[in-house]
Amino acid sequence: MAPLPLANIRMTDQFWSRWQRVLVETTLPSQYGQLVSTGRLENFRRAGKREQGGFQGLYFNDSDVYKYLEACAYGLCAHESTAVRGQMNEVIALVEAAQEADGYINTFFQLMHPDLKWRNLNSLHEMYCGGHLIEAAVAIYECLGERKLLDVAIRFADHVASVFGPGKRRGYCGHQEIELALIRLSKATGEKKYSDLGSWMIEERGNPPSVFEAELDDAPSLALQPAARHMLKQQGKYSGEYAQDHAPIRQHRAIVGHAVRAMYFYTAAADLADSRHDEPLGEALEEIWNNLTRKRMYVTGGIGPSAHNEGFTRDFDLPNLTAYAETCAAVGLILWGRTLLELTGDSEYADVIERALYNGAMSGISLSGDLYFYTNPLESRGNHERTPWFECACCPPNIARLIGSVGWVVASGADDGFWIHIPAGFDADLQIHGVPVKIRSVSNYPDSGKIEVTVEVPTPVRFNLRVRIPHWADEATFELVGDGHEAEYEGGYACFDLEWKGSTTLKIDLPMTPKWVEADPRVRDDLGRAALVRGPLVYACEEKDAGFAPQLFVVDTDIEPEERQEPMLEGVVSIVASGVREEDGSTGELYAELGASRTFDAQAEFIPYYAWCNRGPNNMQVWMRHF
Ligand code: FUB
Ligand code: ZN
Repeated sequence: MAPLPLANIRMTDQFWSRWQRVLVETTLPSQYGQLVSTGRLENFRRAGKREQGGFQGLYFNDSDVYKYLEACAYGLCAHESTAVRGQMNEVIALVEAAQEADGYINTFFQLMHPDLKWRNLNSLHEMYCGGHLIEAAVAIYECLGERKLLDVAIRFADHVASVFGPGKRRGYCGHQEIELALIRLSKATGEKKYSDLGSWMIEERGNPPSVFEAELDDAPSLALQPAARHMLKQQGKYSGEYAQDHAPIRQHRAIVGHAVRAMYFYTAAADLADSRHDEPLGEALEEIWNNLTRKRMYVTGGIGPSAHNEGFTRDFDLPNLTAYAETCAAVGLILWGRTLLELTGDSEYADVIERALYNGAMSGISLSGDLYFYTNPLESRGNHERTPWFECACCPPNIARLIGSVGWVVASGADDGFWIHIPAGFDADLQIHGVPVKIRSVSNYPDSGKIEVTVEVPTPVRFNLRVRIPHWADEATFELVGDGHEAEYEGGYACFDLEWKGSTTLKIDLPMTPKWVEADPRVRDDLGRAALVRGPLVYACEEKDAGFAPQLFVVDTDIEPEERQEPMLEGVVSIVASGVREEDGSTGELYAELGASRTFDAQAEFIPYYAWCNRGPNNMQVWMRHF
């Protein structure tokens, strides 16, 4: 199974076509504006002129520029825009000019500390930034056919390979990213040496002596990011957990450390396991994945509960109010899930991808497309707000690149057919056994579970069309119109392995009724609480809709929630639940005898979690008290 080129899968449903239009019309132009006003582009301009000093912002700000470029490639693939293309080309020219003759590029070091290059791999992100450069370059080359940035990326990768690798210096980045990028570069160029270098970095990590531990004695480079010492040492001793450097990857079992680093690392490793048919590595990854998704993931697909390490803590520790659940981590989970899905063909991975995509990742961007969440808590007391940018702005361009490339998680091509992982609306073109095949999915997902998939072929061709049965769809039905062919079921997919002729339509019905779900009791923060879900969407209750703080509401789960047919907030389906609400201050005392406070029968309206906080900050809750 492999992703289709994005030009061959165009999103057509209301949800994603709107988001991709917003991406090109609003998100990318406003991000470009932020790159200008925060000095990120000025850093490149100055480095290109071989100036010294005056770097603006955080030391890894180059990475935001690269992720923006990557998102431009995907956005332009969906919708041409001369404005976005012009800005993208201007930025590419700045990057190209900033690169040094030997291939090195990192404007922080070039402007401020040319003598400290490659000396603090654990926290100064040179390879992380370079990895994002490579990803942007590959995206632009593959989506738009332009190779200027690819040449920059190749020179950079060759430079890295001249310094690090077997028989050279041992080293890898504190923030993983370059590994998956090198593997992507290999696929784009056909040059195995890049994936070999990425694989070597993956396998070297965690083997003693740690590269990072030795760096803790390099005072001049450590002085640039002194906080690193605290993250890398526990009780005075080096601990690699923060950067997944605690043990060689094949010995990893539980998910630990910084969430985004972990996601990018395991994404690369899964790709490696796939391309090398490396079963032991695949099994280790499956175990880590299971620990993450069965014990350490929010119902929204958000991951990494702790602000302290921007990452993981312990099993079932999933606080709602203080959830960190960084937008980038949810994006990373989707990336890792996709590689494992491609490796195994098991729908469980797509279930998680879908959960993170429609909830914990898309909550990271406002419906207007120009305001963001960095953290995605499942409860708010009215102090959580969307903002246009951040000093550490990793999340905005990350969600932008996800929106542009969503076709990659919706469906995949394969030698023997076509996979639909998420029944969104799309038009896809591909060749199967040399025959041009058109697959059109007409869908209003995630609002509706009624989907029609039409397959058109000019000449009869046999192949397997596989459609995932979502974990939440108890009564899914599939009907090939005018044909008695029954589906076979494999790995959580309904499979139609037949000779396709002319035009054939498959009708899919995934009934979406609102349901209450409960968490494992070991998630202490959710005890006695229920969350409302409908299809792939998790719902949230905001004070804006309820008219009172949702923390006051106690849901009566015996009364069926009602869907509101009148769409609001860009067409979301809302749901009204019944219960009782308590009245603030009704006893007149801070503490009164139990039962003294007044309650009323009440109803509260819920909206999809991803859409919360689009009308200003206010009280919000996902996990509701219930009786
Ligand atoms: O360090 C680069 C990025 O900034 C990380 O991925 C995020 O967690 C944030 O710390
Ligand atoms: Zn982020």
